[in-house]
Amino acid sequence: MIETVLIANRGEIALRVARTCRELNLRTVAVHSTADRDSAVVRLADRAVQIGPPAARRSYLHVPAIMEAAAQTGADAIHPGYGFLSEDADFAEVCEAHGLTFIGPPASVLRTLGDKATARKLMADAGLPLLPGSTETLDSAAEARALADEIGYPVIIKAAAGGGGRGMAVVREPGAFLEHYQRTRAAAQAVFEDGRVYLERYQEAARHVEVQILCDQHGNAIWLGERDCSVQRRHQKLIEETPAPGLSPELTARMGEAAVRGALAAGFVGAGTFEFLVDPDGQFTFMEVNCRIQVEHPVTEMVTGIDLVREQLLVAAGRPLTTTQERVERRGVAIECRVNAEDPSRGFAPAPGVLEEFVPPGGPFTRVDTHGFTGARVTPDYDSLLAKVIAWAPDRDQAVARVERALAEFRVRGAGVRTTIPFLAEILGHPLFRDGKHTTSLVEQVLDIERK
Ligand code: MV4
Repeated sequence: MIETVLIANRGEIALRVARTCRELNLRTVAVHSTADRDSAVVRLADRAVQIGPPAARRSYLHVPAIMEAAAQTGADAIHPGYGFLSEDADFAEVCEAHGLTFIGPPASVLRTLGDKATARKLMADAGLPLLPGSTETLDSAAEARALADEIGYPVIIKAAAGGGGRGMAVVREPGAFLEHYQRTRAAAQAVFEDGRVYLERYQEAARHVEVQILCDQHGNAIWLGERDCSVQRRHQKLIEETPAPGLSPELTARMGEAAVRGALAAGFVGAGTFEFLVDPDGQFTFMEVNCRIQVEHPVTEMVTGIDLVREQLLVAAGRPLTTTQERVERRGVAIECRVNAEDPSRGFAPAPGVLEEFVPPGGPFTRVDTHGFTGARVTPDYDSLLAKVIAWAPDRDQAVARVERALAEFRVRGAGVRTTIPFLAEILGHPLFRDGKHTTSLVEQVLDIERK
């Protein structure tokens, strides 16, 4: 069994991981930058090691410093959280080479699924439904253009090394194809040092629905329900919920079974997410796999009663899954709102500062995952997620009312500090959201009306 877990992350997820480690009687090591020296996880963990200056590439992304901290503290496993090194195949390989258990899929799986074109091909071969598109990357402009004409417009050009909305371009007419193709390739080459791209038909007015999976090292794979993450702005999710409103249990069961089939085909181990688009007719198509614990994992925990981080730790230690597909039960509805230290009236610009007052909500069936506390400094060095407010209720109307109530209780104040709380309240009150009929365009629709 694992004894000491080094948490290679910060913020609310570092705290989230540390808490489950404590429940499992595992020792914890928090690594942190100088900017985070007074953070909540540094206080909570058994040991804390400073690994570098605020800039992430010199601390949370700096592999030698993290390995050094692991050696110093006798850690035998590393939990990477989300973001930073969580899906980095090279990092997982370095962990393996140092005899450290990487809490996530094997490096080879991270490499295969991290290449979104390879993942697409693998899932097509496993029988998952896909939008029309290329089965390989397209290395000649002429070949790409010919395929786009065949698929029909609009098409979307995606970087193989991208994902999560990075390195994509929608092309609405043949005349604009070449320019977008070249621009996307150049951008992908510059950002990812990998200019390979692939093509798909662009699906308008879609819902973003993802399936949580868990796999152990013994060939067991299960799915734990879906999450609707359609409320997003510039590929940052703002609100997530489960179950996905308006989707039949038959449809989501087919998505779940497809995800399990895909996970087994990939040799997946650990916690992961299969991302799908669902079109207005209820057809679903595979988009990509996320090989990490996700920000929005709590909504799945709230309806299943399963601690996903606990499963990650046990599976990494070689234990079988603690449950089976037949025993997974989902009850009620859970909604998560992400509270960011951003100013919606200034284009969601980061609005950091010292939290002079910080009183998170409480009450029935209300969970708040946060690293905030009165006196904490929110630094501009990292993403601006301050808290996740999650509410559970027996049905969706009650869950919406409950999360609205919780957000209204939240007191956050500090010089320069702004939060997305008022904006979240506005979205929760929108008729399309209320009816569960919204698509990924909802946030832009709301912002467009405000601009007029
Ligand atoms: C798409 C798409 C429509 N058609 N692909 C965005 C994140 C990445 N995982 C995949 N994404 C999308 N891929 C095809 N073929 C729509 C999205 C998408 C999206 C696009 C524009 C604005 C917001 C979006 C939110 C979720 C998904």
